[in-house]
Amino acid sequence: MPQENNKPSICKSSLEILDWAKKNGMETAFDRAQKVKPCPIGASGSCCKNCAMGPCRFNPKKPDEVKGVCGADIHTVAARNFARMVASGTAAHSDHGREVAKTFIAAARKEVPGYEIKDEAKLKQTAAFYNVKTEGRKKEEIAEELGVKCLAEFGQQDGILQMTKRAPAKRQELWKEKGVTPRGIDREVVEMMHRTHMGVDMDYKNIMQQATRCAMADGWGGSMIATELQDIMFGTPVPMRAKANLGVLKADQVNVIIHGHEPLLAEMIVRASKDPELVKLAKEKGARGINLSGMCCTGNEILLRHGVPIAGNFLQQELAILTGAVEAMIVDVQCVMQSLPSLAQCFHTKIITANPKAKMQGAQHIEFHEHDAVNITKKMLTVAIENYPKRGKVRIPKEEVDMIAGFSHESINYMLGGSFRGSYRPLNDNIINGRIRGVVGVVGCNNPRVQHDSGHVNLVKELIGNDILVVETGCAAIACAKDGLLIPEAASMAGKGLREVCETVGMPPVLHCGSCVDNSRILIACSEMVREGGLGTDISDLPVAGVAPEWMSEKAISIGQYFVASGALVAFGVTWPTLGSPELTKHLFEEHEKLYKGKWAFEPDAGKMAAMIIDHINKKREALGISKAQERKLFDMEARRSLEV
Ligand code: BF8
Repeated sequence: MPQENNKPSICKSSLEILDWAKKNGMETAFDRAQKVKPCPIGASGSCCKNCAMGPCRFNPKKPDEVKGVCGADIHTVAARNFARMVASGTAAHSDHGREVAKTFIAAARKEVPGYEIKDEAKLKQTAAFYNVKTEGRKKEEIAEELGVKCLAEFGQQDGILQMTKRAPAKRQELWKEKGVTPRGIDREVVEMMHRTHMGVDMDYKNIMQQATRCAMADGWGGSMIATELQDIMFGTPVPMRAKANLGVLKADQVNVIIHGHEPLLAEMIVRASKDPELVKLAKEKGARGINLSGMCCTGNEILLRHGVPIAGNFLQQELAILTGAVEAMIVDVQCVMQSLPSLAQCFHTKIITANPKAKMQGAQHIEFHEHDAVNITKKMLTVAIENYPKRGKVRIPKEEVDMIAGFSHESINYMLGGSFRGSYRPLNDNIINGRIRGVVGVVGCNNPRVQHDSGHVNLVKELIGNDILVVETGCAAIACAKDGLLIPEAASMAGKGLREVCETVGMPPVLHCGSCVDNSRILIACSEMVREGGLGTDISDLPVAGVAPEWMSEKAISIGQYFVASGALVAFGVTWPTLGSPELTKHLFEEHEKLYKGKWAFEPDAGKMAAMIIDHINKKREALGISKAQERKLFDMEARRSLEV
């Protein structure tokens, strides 16, 4: 699909700030992406630096021409590189899950003031998966036992992760047969690192089997534990109105942005921002109040649970600072750019690091501990408030777009089924009767190698135009929110069938399900659709797919691998990290289908990607015997413009 223009972004407020940055000699990731060209050898997975005999470089155009010093071929090397991306992604999500589990136990023991066990219904449901008795017990007792059992799964050596039992029976059988049911979360990551060490696992298919088991420990393990325990502690999201884009920053208030991933800190910042003493202090400093907003996935977490506005996605973190209006950006872990402190030096903005695992030179470190969360978050906000009088000229773009977020799998259930018969039946029925052609998860990052936000927005418009319900997480959801796709009125851009469903229920055609660990909600939603009946007996029978059109993070690779292993087609844009090895690529793109009934695909063009997805969904419908003559509607620029809300 041709890009609408040669601009680096389709987001107006981002372009406005980038234009100012250019005129004022400020550098951002958009500039660095031009200066630093991607290495073609590394990009195709053709470089091995796992020992000091190398690094050994292969020629991606002539893959079998050379061997590494140890004799390793390109296929082994590419598989090791890919597998290490999976291990890193799994580690990131799971370390997040571990911290949540630890705080959850402490909350149950009442050792961490400010944290509590909020959602009792979800506590009981989740407890059942871990065989924790609930009858006649206090919520704190149940929570403590559940938390201890979840935490034990990180160090577990044998057995299986309990959450895998939420998948359809057929899927669980297949995992068992293929030997990819995860045993313990840390164990799978450690074994992956061991097997990709020099001179250990050399069979690329065997390496990929462990990479699959490792990714499974993310999706059905660490990520799922994070999501479920967060919901119990902070509340399960329900749909609520909020705002997105840089326009959420306020010229007359103390602007604090919370950026990163773990809501343990963000939740407490939300509380502290309402503290009357701090609000009073902000007023004494001449501000109208404290304006909290989020960025990236920690932003998604507090957006979903509190309606806190989201200032932007991954590629807007530097742009927020360039507005000159941010008193403090508080960061924890993941997806934080190292350029922030030096950029902030050009303004009055304070960059505050909070996590002992993630420090940055040039930032102020105020270490966060759950046991003293209330005082520490107040201290962080005081730094921001004291900084307000130092603010210079500001340039806040006006875009502040309405959105609805908060579609947990429970709220999708409730919304479609109603309060008296909350179920996936209406969704399944609408898929069977053809009003909804299928469901696609559009997830993942931004990447300055491609036009910011356009991959997400163009693809999603084409999907909903073809009656495909879109569920989103991560920076993809923020991109579409900014484009006005997350409001019920966006149903006017949907095909006739999907529009009818959206208008009846009053929901948007694109549902924001949360942060990247919340992709586990999509796994559960798919499992529930199978359980509801009428759409086959396994996730692989469903007319569904997953897409990450602008991915950049290793976490995205792990997410993709667990969705493939769960039976889905997963398509990535931008670049594909195994192209140096035709054999490994064939294994992932074709042979995985025989193994897991799911497979990878790579397509950088949003239009072609949409066509591939629609074709896949049509085939699934045909196999289910529910296909109707639904031709793909092609959207040229004119058609798309006529759909603008
Ligand atoms: O964890 S989508 S850029 S913020 S990695 Fe990072 Fe990618 Fe955004 Fe969410 Ni997920």
